[in-house]
Amino acid sequence: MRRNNSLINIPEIFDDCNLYFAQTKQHIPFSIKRIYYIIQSNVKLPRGFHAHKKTKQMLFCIQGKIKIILDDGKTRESIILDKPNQGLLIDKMIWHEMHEFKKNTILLVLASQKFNPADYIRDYEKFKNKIS
Ligand code: T46
Repeated sequence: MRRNNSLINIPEIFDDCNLYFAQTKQHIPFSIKRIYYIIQSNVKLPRGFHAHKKTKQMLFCIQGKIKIILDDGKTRESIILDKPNQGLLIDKMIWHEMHEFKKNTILLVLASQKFNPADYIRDYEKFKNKIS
């Protein structure tokens, strides 16, 4: 994979709870402009199927399990996210799909840009053309 996608481990503190934290620079290589989270996703319906022109994101599966497909136009890889201390960095211009949501999964996303529908490429052929 050509771009900067990787699994990043964040600190976990086991006290009378399990506490996890992530900070910019050290764990998150961009300034966070937006957060969103997905809960109660239909376990039968995959999501995503797009790339972002500018937005970089860090995905945390803080509960449950999900399979993420990453595609840079040349290679595809599949990553399981199921650990609350692991964040998946998704660079801009990476086609991503989310599959096999386990029931009660909570996906927390930190994003480098505010929401802008024009930042999405939702057509795979257009994505391939832009990347080549
Ligand atoms: C992504 C993956 C991981 C907003 O109005 N504001 C927002 O910040 C977001 C994220 C979405 N929306 C609206 C846009 C659509 O009308 O919420 C609706 C559902 O969004 P979408 O179909 O893009 O959802 P997913 O789960 O396919 O993708 C989401 C993010 O949109 C996307 O950026 O990378 O999660």
